[in-house]
Amino acid sequence: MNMLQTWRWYGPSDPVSLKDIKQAGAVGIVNALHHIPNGEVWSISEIEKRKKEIEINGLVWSVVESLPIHENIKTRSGDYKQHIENYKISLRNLAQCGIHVVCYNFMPVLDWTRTSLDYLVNDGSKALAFNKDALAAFDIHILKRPEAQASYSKERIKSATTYFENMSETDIWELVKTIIAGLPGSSEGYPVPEKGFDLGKFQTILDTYSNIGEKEMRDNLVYFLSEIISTADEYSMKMCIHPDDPPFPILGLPRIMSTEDDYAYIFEKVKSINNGITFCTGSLGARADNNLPGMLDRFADRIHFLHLRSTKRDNKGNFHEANHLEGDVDMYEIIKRVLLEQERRQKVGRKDIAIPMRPDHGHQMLDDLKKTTNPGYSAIGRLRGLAELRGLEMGILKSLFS
Ligand code: DNO
Repeated sequence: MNMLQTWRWYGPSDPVSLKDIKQAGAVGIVNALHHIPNGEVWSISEIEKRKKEIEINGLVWSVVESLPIHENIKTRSGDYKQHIENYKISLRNLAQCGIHVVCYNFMPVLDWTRTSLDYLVNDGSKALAFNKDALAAFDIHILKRPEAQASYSKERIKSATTYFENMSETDIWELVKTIIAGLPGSSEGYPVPEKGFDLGKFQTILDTYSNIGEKEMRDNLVYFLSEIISTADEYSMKMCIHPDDPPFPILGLPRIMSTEDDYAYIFEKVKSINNGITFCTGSLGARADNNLPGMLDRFADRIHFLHLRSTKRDNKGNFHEANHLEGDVDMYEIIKRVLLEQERRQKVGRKDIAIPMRPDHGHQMLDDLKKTTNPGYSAIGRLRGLAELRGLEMGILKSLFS
């Protein structure tokens, strides 16, 4: 059986329309109600409205990405209890509308983070990239975070300083926007003022984590999960936590969903199978010490959603997003294992056999190079990704099961 092929759509303002998506060959839509402020309840009427819009285009709303977690839940402060109650109501409402897979993340302050949105690939297309010197240059020399120096090795401080000294005003401006203004889908997104950088405000937000280390952050996640999991169980909601992207701490913030041990910890603490994973090969694959096929095997029954993409790392800790079948991720091994897991699910009589997958990100290429697109979410790069992934899947399916 095929994986359930889906495509992320950012809603009515997405330059890639539902009609385009239909032509790309996806059958499911990954969507969120981005217009509802983080923390407020998603009402049945709003969910139904969006669902209908998707369905009249011959598609199905298969996955929510993301039902965002309010910062007060992550820091367990202020009105976090109310936010958890609201979260449960949104889960129940989604289930009542027939949507049963919910992707979320527990990254503090920033969601996914890159330092460049236009890394030039040797074929002329553009990719998203993460450069450790750029991030450290931002942290030490632009944001001037008080503890920044202590977060890096002497070598890194030196190379980041050289990096900073070679930056123009425009480069600095671009870097600030790229890091703090929020990439598409981020639930927070700090508006960068036209003139001058409002980094004081950004630092104030970082400061809300000054007393929260990894242990506290883990406790807060486990607390949140134990609060919502009975609702998830009651309504058959598959919760799937996305890994940190990139999968290591940045800006002194605790990041706790980066490795196999991180996942094993929360699965041990909250055992329900509905406490699951968004297996994002691009995010997890940015760490050389993550054994992706091994993680897939060990967490197979909790994988409720797949983000398929690859990254190419260099020996300095930097990476850029590679074409879907290239880079450091062994996509053949990944898809083979997913298909074997689906086969296993079928044998044991599980209902959720076809795991939703989406081609994650894609290069900006061909005609899209002339357009304003959501970084990582232009049409043609993802179309290439989906086409390649489907071809690989068909080949593996035929060789395994016919
Ligand atoms: C980026 C995305 C993430 C993801 C969230 C899930 O492309 O994979 O923004 O949607 O982290 O909550």
